[in-house]
Amino acid sequence: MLYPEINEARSIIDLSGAWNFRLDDGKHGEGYAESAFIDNGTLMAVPASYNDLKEEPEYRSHCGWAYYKRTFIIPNSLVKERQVLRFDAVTHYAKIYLDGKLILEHKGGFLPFEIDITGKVERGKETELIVAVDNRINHSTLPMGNEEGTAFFGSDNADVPSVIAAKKWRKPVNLPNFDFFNYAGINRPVRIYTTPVNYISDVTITTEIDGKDGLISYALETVGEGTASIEIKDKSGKTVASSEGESGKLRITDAKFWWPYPGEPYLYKAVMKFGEDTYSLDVGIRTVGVKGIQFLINGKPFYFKGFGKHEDSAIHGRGFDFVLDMKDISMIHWMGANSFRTSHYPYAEEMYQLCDREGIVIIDETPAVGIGGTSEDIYKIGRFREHHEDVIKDLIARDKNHPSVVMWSMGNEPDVVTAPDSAYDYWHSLYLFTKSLDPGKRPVTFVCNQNNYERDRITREMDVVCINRYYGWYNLSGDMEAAVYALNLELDFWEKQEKPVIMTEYGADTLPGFHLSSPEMFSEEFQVLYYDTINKEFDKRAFMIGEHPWNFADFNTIQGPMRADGNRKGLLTRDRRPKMAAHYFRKRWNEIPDFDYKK
Ligand code: BDP
Repeated sequence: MLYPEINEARSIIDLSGAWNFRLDDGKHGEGYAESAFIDNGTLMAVPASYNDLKEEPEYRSHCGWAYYKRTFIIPNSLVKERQVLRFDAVTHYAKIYLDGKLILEHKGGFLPFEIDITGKVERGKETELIVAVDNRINHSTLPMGNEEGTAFFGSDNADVPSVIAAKKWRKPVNLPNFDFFNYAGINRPVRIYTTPVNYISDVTITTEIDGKDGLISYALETVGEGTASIEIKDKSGKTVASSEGESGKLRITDAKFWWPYPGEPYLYKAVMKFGEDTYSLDVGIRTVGVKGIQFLINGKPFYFKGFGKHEDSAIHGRGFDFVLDMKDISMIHWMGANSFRTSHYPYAEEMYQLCDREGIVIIDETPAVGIGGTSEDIYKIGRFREHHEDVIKDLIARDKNHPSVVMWSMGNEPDVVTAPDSAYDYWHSLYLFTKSLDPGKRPVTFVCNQNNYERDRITREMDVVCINRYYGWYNLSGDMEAAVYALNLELDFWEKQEKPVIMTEYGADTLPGFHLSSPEMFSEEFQVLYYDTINKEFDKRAFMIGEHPWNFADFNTIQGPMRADGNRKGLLTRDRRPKMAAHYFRKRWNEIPDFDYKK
């Protein structure tokens, strides 16, 4: 799906602002409320998560539908154009009404969806737009929520009569089987964009390297009548290649390739035309692939230095925050990192565009986090396969053209050991499915939690083995000598698989400003000791091709006995101030080259 663009043929109407808003009162149907009900509510910022923007506790703890409303008028100058209403992300389920009529439904909170509204809007008249949003999560949603009866509810499950009796007093709540706050609402921009009546509906670009030349293959999808063409321009605006037709392959002689920063992330501009329409796209010429125990970018072995991240900040919640994205990129550069994983869902499109331009490498993850959380075979009792395929399809359709995206992660920490054969069948077939969809032929993986790695049959089958391990934190807590012993036993196992391995999560909760002379858990000294001890082991192993500490910054979670003001494993605080460990990594990573680190 193409990102909206303003150019000589297209325009954008931004619907950001203060919308009318009301939480459902339980007296309406599923996802329906009349306009007058919403008008008696409050105002809400769009885009943003609604949870932290009001002081009444029900906004934070809401479970169910919420309603947004605003009106718009299409400018007369645009009425002859094709008009498309686009939502970049509504979390997690959306029903869209125009003048009271349901025009669209969408499941999944982290990917865009759109509808052609040409002819559905009366000229010069205010049109009413209502967006109903459902934040409930369960065994059919991604991310996955726990369901009554099958879930482990921590100490609520204990065999204590008074606790069991008190369950009937529990309010309906979301029970995430994941460790980040279930921020909801219209989290990303809502726009109407226009195109000419005959238009380019999709573009696919892939690149190859042939000696000093770059090869750019393109394919346009178009609707209506017109002739198609493409021009490739270099940074100075000079056309370096061009062609007619809806698809083809262009040779750029003596090309400049896209390299991760501090190499130059060189971008060409592809300008496509079809009839009256035009669309342009940044193109980075680069290749990616796996060879033996190496991950290659432009044929050279790359070492991943970076993070698991979140889209999370005070007040905004998970709402799109371009200023924060800018700051994060700056901190990524400051720490000498070169990559991150979009744990645990696809991020806003603007972040990928920034990473293309700034030379930051992305492992692009679906929202499939929390598959499990029950003693039963989740692959038998869950109802998520079709949706999982849809999000993979939509993710690749959205992100396939980004040079920054080098690998797909199908999900995070699914249960692969309760029923290893079911898990194998599920993930192996999904792996083949993902591979079949990507025109860019990127490696495919999923991220595996700390488990019985001998019993787990599927992680070892991935192109790159991605493991999250908390030796010294959740287990062998505080004892780094025992932790290193255990880690090495496991690394011996992975060495035998002859696959490249990235440590996609490891970390320790740390309270900024809590210092100890003798490092114990939660102190800044312990976080440094933890990382320094473990990193030394990675340095001894050629197959360890990356380290992504968990997490880039502290982030918000559901309240609970394990979390004081959220998850504190950040190298940065939630407002992006460095803890001691950030300085430690800054020094370490500035000494580790992006390429050829492991011989
Ligand atoms: C991992 C999860 C991550 C959590 C982390 C933790 O992938 O989402 O935040 O543990 O507990 O298992 O800090």
